[in-house]
Amino acid sequence: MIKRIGSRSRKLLILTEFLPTLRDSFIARAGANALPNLTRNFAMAEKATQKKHKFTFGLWTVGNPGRDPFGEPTRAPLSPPKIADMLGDVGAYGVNFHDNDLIPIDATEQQAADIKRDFKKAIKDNGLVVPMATTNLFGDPVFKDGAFTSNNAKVRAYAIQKTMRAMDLGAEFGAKIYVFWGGREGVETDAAKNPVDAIKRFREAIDFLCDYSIEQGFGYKFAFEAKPNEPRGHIYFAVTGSYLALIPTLKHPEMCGVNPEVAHEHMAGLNFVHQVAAAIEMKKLFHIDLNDQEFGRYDQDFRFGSANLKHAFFLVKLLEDHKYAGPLHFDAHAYRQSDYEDVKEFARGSIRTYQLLSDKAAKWNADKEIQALLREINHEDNLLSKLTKSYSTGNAKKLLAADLDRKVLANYRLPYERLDQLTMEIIMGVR
Ligand code: GLT
Ligand code: MN
Ligand code: MN
Repeated sequence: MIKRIGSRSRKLLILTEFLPTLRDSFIARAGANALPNLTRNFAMAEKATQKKHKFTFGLWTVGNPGRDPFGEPTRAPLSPPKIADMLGDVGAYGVNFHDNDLIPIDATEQQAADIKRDFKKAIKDNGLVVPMATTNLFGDPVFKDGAFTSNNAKVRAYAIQKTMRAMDLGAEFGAKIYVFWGGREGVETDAAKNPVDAIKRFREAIDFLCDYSIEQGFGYKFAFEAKPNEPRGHIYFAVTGSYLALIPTLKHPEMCGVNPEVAHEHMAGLNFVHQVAAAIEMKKLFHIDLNDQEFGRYDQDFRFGSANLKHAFFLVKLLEDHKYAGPLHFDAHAYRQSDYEDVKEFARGSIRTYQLLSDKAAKWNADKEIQALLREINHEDNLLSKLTKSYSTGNAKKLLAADLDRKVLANYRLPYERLDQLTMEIIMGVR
């Protein structure tokens, strides 16, 4: 897509730092007629500056019409091609979908073919890719008691069949990551279902679908997304760690990982950064859903960084420090009050907040005082580390004989207040 940018835009690439301001002043000076082209050119230039990060959105995110459990939609629905146009304008890298975000559940074959044709054109025109696909296993009443874990064998079979078809669809668009979010896999009362059976049923479905993907040559990696509650009272596999524990028990653990979401762990009052760190350490971070959420509230899906900036900073720092190179998916939606233009601001804001935090993470790493503090708080001892690295009878003996004075050890200085204040000053932009 970059190849198609006009020469004026190419010059603008040099001015990456000033793009947002430049865009606004250009648009303010240009006549109304020039606006769509200018916006598109700037978006392409913006995108070129972002190639380091794969920023993606789901059709269901910017396409969210503002419905909530108590209120009707506040925005007009957007067709998939219109969503692709918006994502092209904001310079996104890709767009993800559930089967029924793209193709309504009751569409005829002809309707499905038309929709796919139009969407393919729209993503091509906007230079977008489809890195991830998933199945809607929660919206239709058939899934009122779960999909893979339903008490009805026919519903379980239908859920697997629907996922196979949705995998075909995702593969047709080039998706390589397949997300599983078990929105309806849970209970309101444990009288309804044996939770041990539920785990077995879930595993069976995943093992079946792994083999389907392998046989079809799709090359999918499966990414499991945990959530503790909403829409079910209690959802199975409530936190990312639950899936990290399940994966080694699957038939194809090598093709399975996780898709943690900020809001989902925050709903449970957990430290999201630690969940992601566990996934990174176990080489299981296949995808990530970025958004924000006040602790302890309903599922808010706020714009990334808009509620807990400090957590967002440490998350971005973690991802950057460990060179996470997968999609950065903004699984969020604009406030219910927002109109079309403001939804665009929501999308731009999501990307910009990530980029700003990524700059701040680099600042943190380059800060001399912070680095000196890190040296001060980390005490290495090669001899002892060698002893504790792996067990042997000899090492155990030496360790038992080692002179480790707990009173001396308790006196090590840990100036964490200073370290945290410096971190906050970087986040607040005064350092
Ligand atoms: C739904 C859910 C998200 C999941 C999506 C994938 S659907 O919006 O709340 O967190 O990632 O199925
Ligand atoms: Mn999500
Ligand atoms: Mn969510």
